Amino acid sequence: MKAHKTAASGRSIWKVIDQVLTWGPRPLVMGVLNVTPDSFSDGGRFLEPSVAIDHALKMVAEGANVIDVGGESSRPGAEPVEVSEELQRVIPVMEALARAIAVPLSVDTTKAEVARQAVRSGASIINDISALRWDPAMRRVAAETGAGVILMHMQGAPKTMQRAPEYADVVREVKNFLISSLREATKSGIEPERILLDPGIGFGKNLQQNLTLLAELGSLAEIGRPLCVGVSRKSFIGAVTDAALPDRLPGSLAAAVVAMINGARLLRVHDVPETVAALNMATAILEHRVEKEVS
Ligand code: PT1
Repeated sequence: MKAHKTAASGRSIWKVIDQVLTWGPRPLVMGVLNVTPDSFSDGGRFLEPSVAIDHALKMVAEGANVIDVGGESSRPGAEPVEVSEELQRVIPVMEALARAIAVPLSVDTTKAEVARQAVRSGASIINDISALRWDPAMRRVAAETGAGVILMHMQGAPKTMQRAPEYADVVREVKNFLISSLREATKSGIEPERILLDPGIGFGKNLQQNLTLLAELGSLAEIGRPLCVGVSRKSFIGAVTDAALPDRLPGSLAAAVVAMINGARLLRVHDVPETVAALNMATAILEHRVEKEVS
C-alpha cells in the first residue's frame, strides 16, 4: 500500500465559497500582492490600485493559481494597522481584481471586518495568520461566507515575535496547535474541506526552528489537510545563503522545492514564474520514481 502518498497525491480538495480547487501532481502557487507601504519586500510599490492590478494580472499569466492580497505587513517588527486604513488599502484593489481576474482571491488579514468586506468584494479565501484567534468575530465570518480558510501557526505577534522564540519541541507544538485550530474551526461550523494548515515559517521561529519545520513538514501533513507554506524571501533564507532581500531567489526556490517534496500543497511566493518552473522541474523528476511496494 502506498499509504504515504495519500496526503500528497492530489486527492484532497479545497472548497472556497462556491469553487472547488483540486490538485494535479504539483502544488498550487499563491502569488503575493502586497498593498502596504511598509511591506518587507515589495514596499510601497502596489498602493495604487491600477499598479496592483497589473502586477496581479502578470502573476496570473505567469501561472499563479491564487492571488493573496494583504494590507497589513506581518514581517518581523511590523506595526499593526488600523482597520480603517487596512480597508482603504485592500477593498478597492479586491473589487478591481474580482472584475479582472478569474483565479480565486485570498485576503491576508486577521480582522473580521476586513475579511467580511473583502469576501463581499470578491475574495474567496481568508488567509488569517492568527488562525482565527485574534478577532472573535472571524470564525463567524468564515463560517457564514463559506470562504476557504488558511490557519497558520505563530508564536507571539509580528512586532515582537523574533525576540526569543522558544519551543521544547517545535514540530510537536506546531502540530498540536494546528490540530486544535482545525478542531476549533470545525466546531465553529467551518467545514474541514475549506481549511488549509500552515506552519508559519518565520513567525516566532529562529533559524533552527524554521529549518526543522521544513525538514519535518511530513509530520504536519499527517494531520490530513493540505499544507500551505510561505518561505519566499524570508530572513532564514538570508541567514543560510548570506543574501540580502533582492538576492534571496535561489534560496527561496530551493526551499520551495524541498517544502514540496516534504508535503506542501500551496506555496505562497513573490516570484511566480521562477517558482512554477522549479516546481514543474522537480515534479517531472519525482513522477518518474519507480514505486517500491512494501510487502
Ligand atoms: C505565510 C505568510 C503569510 N507569510 C501565510 N500567510 C507572510 N498563510 C504573510 C522574515 O523572516 O508564511 N503563510 N502572510 C509574510 N511574513 C513574514 C514572516 C515575512 C517572516 C518575512 C519574514 O523575513
